[in-house]
Amino acid sequence: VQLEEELRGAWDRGEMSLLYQPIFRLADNRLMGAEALCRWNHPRLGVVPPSVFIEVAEQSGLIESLGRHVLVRACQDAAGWRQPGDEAPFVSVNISPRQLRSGDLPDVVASAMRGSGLEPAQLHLELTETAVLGDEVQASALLSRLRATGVKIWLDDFGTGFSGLSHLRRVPVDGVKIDRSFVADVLRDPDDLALTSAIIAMAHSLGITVVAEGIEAEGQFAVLRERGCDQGQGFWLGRPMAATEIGAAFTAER
Ligand code: G
Ligand code: G
Ligand code: MN
Ligand code: NA
Repeated sequence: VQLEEELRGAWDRGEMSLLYQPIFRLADNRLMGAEALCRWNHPRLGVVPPSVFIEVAEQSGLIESLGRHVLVRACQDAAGWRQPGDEAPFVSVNISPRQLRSGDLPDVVASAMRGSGLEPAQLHLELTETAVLGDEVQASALLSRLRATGVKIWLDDFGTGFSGLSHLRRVPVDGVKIDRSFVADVLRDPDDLALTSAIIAMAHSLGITVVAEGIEAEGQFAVLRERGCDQGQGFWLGRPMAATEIGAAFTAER
């Protein structure tokens, strides 16, 4: 309850910010987009980890207003990103299970888009596999509605839900992000490499893009690229950074 009280209004008091972690195409290292990650720097408590405050926000319902602020800010920031070449950069925003269930997500997304000038395809929504697969029928209808507006749907932490592969046929998504627990062991554990390869092959056969998260070493990057993984993200490739910094990184791309 204590932290909940502090969290209420934290965005309006300017205590919260977004960092952006770069996402690269593995084949040629092109910077493709970035994931928005919320940070909270409380004046007295200091930095509160997102693993803590997102949970509090989710339980208390504060995630609905926080999520709206995050979407609006992420769309505004990304609308300013300029990059030479074919595809415009994307911004990927985490959507919690409660936001997904709330029913007004399409309106919240449309409203954030409208104010920003961002193209719909430049916005990716990251939903956790478990949130989507919990209520497959209702989620599918909602995801279809969102996709019809042009935004892209990604399944986050993919592989941890276990049932994932077979559900991919029925749930309309544009991409999956292989959970970093698989990436962490991809060089050591033949089972994790086999599973990762299977996810990539299965996704590709369905026309779904694959991102690996948590790439922390060159060897992981190399084996994932060799297995045909499309994109990657992780501390070895790039840390989460401020909006101005990622903006400059897009401009510097050739
Ligand atoms: O940034 P970090 O890796 O510490 O994030 C920890 C967790 O918090 C991750 O699961 C991430 O998805 C989640 N998270 C970070 N920012 C947001 C956000 O803006 N909204 C939601 N729903 N989750 C977020
Ligand atoms: O659950 P989600 O994928 O949204 O989590 C994103 C979180 O993962 C962010 O908090 C980010 O800081 C963290 N992260 C990003 N890259 C790496 C990495 O290479 N290793 C680890 N351990 N965490 C990472
Ligand atoms: Mn994520
Ligand atoms: Na993830």
